Amino acid sequence: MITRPQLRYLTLSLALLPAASMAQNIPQTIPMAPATDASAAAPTAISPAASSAAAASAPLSTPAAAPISTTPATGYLARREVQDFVANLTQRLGVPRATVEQALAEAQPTPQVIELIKPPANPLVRSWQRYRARFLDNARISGGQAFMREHAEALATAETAYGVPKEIITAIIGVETVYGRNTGNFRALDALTTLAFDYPPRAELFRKELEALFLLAHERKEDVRSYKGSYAGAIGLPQFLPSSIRAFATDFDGDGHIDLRGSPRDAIGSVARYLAENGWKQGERIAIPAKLGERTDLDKLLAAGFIPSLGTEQLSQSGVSSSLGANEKATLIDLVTPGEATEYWLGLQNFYVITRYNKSSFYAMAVKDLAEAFSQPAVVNKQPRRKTASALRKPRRR
Ligand SMILES: [Ca+2]
Repeated sequence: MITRPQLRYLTLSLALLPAASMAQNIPQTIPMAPATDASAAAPTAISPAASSAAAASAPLSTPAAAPISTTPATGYLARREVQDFVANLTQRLGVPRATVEQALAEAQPTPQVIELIKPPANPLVRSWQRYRARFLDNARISGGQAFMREHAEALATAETAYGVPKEIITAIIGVETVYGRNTGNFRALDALTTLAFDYPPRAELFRKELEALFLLAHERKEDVRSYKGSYAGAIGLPQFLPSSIRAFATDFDGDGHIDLRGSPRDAIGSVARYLAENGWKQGERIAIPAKLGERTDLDKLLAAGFIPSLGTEQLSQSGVSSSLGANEKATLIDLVTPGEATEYWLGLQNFYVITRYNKSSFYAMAVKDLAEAFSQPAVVNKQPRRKTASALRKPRRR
């Protein structure tokens, strides 16, 4: 189980800000249809047979599915915004009303997830070296080497299929969950319902993810209550949110089910597919060192943002030299550590793609460094020898 101090540090996994390319049909607001359908169809007659695709494309073509509530409006269900949510999910997206209402009636408000997702009251000063040290530890380096041995064939197949290096796939799974050791034990329904309706700062995002969870369960004919994940509803070895599972997860072991929690092979294929579909360029570099001249116009370059847009000419005009190719574009990355010199890098397209997984330069650089560490000799522990392994595993102090 993940400890709270660890969780506080983890920037939210995976595409909490989903890429615009995700083909999710998620409406912002749906006009509330008056509940005038008084047909007496028994709720049990609602057919689950309609395929999700059909339901999503023509949800209004099944007027026989009567939106009659059989579940007492208690708890979340008693709230107007939850009723709006239910109406959208059932009337527009075609998920059976009984299923949605029963699940939401059972959903447990979970204050712990709000505590965990809140920014810390006393935020740490950002420190690249401290961040990096958390992810380039023995557990993740030697654990990654073992993961690569154990899943060599799946990783090679994924690399061939999607063009993403096995080290990068492994590093993401290592950073996210230490190769499946910390996938989270919150019921996704509880976590997402709580965040969707009891945490206004992220309500819009998490209502979409809760909606995606219901659609996911409906499409797969699974119980929406059965999914477990992190406090943010991220699921499995790669910590995919429900919308990302629907958009990018793949049944890479071919058993007919996508299981990111129980099948490392499904997780491997899904991470590779996620990166590939977000624009990974096979064989290209991720980031290269940037050399700053005496008079470098840093602010202007840093303001260029996450998307690589800077070419060699613009960089050299601003006082930055590098091995960037004539046709390559980059973004300037500053990795700040208080009391130490800032590291400057140029992030290329593949660096940007890793930030699609988690929108953080620290995250993307840690993934790159961890991937490179797998091919290094066994990690040399910088701590005094006397310290025990368990002492080293203790959460770092703030
Ligand atoms: Ca599978």
